[in-house]
Amino acid sequence: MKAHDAMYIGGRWRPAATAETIAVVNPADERTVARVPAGTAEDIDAAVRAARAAFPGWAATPPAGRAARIAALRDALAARADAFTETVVAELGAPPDLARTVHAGLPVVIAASFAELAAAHSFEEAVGNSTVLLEPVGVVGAITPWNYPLHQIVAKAAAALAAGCAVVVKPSEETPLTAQLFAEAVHEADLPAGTVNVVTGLGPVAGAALAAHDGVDLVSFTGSTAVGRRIGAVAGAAVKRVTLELGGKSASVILPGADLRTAVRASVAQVMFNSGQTCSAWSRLLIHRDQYEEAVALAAEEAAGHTPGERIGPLVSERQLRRVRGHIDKAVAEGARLVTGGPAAPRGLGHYVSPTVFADVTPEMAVAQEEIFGPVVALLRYEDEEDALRIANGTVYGLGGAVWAADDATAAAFARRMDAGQIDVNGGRFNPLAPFGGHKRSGFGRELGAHGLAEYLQTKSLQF
Ligand code: TXE
Repeated sequence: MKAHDAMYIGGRWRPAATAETIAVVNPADERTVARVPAGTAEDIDAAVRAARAAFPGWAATPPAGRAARIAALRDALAARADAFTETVVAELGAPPDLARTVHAGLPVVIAASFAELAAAHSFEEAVGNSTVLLEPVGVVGAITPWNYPLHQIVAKAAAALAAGCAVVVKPSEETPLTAQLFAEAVHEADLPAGTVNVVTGLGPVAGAALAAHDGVDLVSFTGSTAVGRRIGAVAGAAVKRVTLELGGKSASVILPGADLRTAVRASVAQVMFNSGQTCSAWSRLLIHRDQYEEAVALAAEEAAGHTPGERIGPLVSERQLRRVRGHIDKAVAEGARLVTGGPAAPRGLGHYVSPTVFADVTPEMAVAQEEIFGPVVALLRYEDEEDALRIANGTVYGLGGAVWAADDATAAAFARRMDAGQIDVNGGRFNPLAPFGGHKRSGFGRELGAHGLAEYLQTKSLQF
């Protein structure tokens, strides 16, 4: 696996400040595939300086010029489809099909959408006797997780670039090779030196230095609630902007009248996708009591089809494996009924977890309240629609969700009452232009589309 022993700063690969490195481990076979430099505060400082130097020129580039460079980035990402696929297979353990279509493919669509938005967005508005200018915030610190390694970087960087911001990316230490490959694409796209910089390193060292740096105007973070809280506090104390995309405990609600088989199977498959490592996974499935046992059987059948090592990959790390096993053990201990799966390792080697279904889950159980981030689904029973709504909204999170009903109007009426950022109506299709982000403790700020772009803008009004 190709790895750089340097940081991408100011348009070139620069040696890291220290010789410390981080091992990149393939979670499918537990072998070290590469080592990357462990960035320090010094590397972060160099990257932020490069971004600050690049910012005025990039901000002054007309939107059409920015759009052209983002389109070139899209092309450079697309040209590396094979390399991204191979890299995500190696450092995330994703099955090759998923790596190609989603991990390598989706970011191309997202970059394309921001190339179009950069050209089409209105950066000036007339409001009565005022002209409101929508100006880039400045230098963005993007701290990203490992679950969709390229998508998470592109969703932040392409939006920031479209707005006219310069960016320093600190990718997850679990998946730094994808980030290095992204930097190669940036280089090929001929973005002005310093508009995008990539510093690999550990969260508490490089990530913390980026969040705290005075030269960063906005921190865009996706990751755990615990780290998000810390970054929010640091940003608050420094009075800098911050967006937080944190955990979830999203509900898929199957109303009476829905096609039960389709709804259950699609919901369970959505949880198993990417081995359950999706912040908007519908990890709670809410079923009317009259259909409950039939749904349990369907869920077990669907889950059992997601064979570890074939349809689903391992979890990203041993740490995540321990966490997810801990959640499974806790669910058993608190009295949930284990229908299929469980804590036992399905394969000798690799950080795999069997697709797991819990029935007889009650809303107050930890398995119904805490984010698990693994292939685990909790089936809850409800009495009537009001009960379903109370359960669906009854967690601290509010990221995603789904509603299934006999018709779209019935499902949409229920979805309007759900306290979450994006809800699929009868199995709706992904829309790269629709805003993505959470309510309640799932965080704030939005990614994707015009709403995502707007996060990187600030207003200035001129009164006439
Ligand atoms: O996340 P971390 P982890 C959830 C999910 C998962 C849990 C833990 O429940 O089980 O979080 O995952 C950087 N200052 N999500 O431990 O640590 C880190 O280097 C600044 C949900 O991997 O939050 C990485 O780049 N940065 C989720 C990023 O934060 C710090 C996606 C995320 O890592 C830092 C991933 C610090 N002190 C996990 N400490 C989602 N919302 O999609 C770490 N980082």
